Amino acid sequence: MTNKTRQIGSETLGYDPAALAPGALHLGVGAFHRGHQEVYYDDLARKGIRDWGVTGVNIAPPDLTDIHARQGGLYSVLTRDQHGSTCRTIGTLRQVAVQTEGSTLDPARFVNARFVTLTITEKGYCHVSGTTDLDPRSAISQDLATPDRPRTAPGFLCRLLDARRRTSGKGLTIASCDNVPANGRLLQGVMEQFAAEAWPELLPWMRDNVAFPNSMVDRIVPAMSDESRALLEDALGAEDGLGVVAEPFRQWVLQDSVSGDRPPFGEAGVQIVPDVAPFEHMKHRMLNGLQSAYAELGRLCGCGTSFEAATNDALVSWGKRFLVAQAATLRCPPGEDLSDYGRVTLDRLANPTIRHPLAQIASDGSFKLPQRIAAPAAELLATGGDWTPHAMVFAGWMLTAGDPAPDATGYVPTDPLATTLADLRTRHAGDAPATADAFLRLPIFPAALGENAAFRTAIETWLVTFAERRGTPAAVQSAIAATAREVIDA
Ligand code: CS2
Repeated sequence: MTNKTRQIGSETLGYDPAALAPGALHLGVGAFHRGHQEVYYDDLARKGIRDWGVTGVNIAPPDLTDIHARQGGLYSVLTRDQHGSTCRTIGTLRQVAVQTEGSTLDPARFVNARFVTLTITEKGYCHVSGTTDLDPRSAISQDLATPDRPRTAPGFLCRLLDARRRTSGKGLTIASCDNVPANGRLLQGVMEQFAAEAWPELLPWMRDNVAFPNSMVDRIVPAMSDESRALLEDALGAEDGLGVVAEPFRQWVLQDSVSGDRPPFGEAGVQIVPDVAPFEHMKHRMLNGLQSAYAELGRLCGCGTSFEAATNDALVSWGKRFLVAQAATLRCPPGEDLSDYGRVTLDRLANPTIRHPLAQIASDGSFKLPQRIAAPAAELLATGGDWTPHAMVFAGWMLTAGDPAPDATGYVPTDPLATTLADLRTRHAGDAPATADAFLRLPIFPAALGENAAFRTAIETWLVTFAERRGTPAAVQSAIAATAREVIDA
């Protein structure tokens, strides 16, 4: 242990956390929230804007209440990369409330929230991937039966809104901060369907009084591991059970759609824009696309983390080709430069502090690949662009998706479609054309992919190549290196 000089809260906040008004509500107080939105709220408080203390709610474990109380509501965010490191204290997470297996949290308790955000992961929307339809196989069915005792986020928010409708009746903005396409529209879609069935009187009020802006949020904040906990403790000289380790980069682009109050986020560097879509596509296809590509191909190359993949010569050269192909599908967002964005992406993933496990990124692939790989692939097929890298990622994914056996790091990636994927792989084992065909025809992917013979054939070829070389990382790397072209100047 070195540098035992700091304590949580030893860095001057410049404001009294206890004096913050509890204006904001957040659902899903995971590492990402603590390392991203909370930092923006903390920036506001440091600028003297004291109206936006945050109440954090977890409608399912983990229960952070004890640790939050023990640390006086303070925690640290350590950011580190090749160029330096900072450790700051966050004082804005004023309260946490948790619903455990045996307890129920009444959403009406939070009826006076003035702005709401949520990070509940893709699965939290209880929707059928690729649509805004509620999935009857998800936990939403239980909430539809007992809407007074919600266990899901849409159920919880509808109950809260119905209490608001019957009390102050004030408008509210609820901003999804999950990494899903058109996240605000998705949230609105599932909320409206839930309300229509469970709270019919709420629906018209919600349509008139609630805004669901889309947003794009970005910062790599892997789940805390023993290694990152040790790093944080070393920097701090104390244990911090709420602290997180993140990369320095952060971005938040929020659609300018509001009902009632909104924190003055512009003062904290949030980009408030009329249309989030170009920013979202850039992030999903370039940064997230490369992360997923590294997750699928990197694991075959013997890499366990994004850092290992992003510093592997074959994968980096391949990644440059992939990024150029992805950029060709994008409308450049105002104020951005896609070549710079590509360079920064490569640099971010090569951050030696952020050893993001590839198996973690590979998890929930059926919710991630559609926007990261499949949609741009379909556009490249339509325009005659460079879709070979996409076929390779698909082949890598098909080789392992739904496989219940642990990967080389001992981890089994999870997926909401795991049963379907496992069934497909068993049914078509050893038959590359049938495997490619069956996986591509999953309704989560654009039909154009499965209908394109050249694309299917490329996947079949790569499936065979990867299957033959699986277990011999050097052989997989040389196959990948052969396809790579240096197209971005490093
Ligand atoms: C990652 C994201 O696990 C994953 O799917 O691709 O969590 C990624 O790190 C974030 O979107 C970065 O903002």
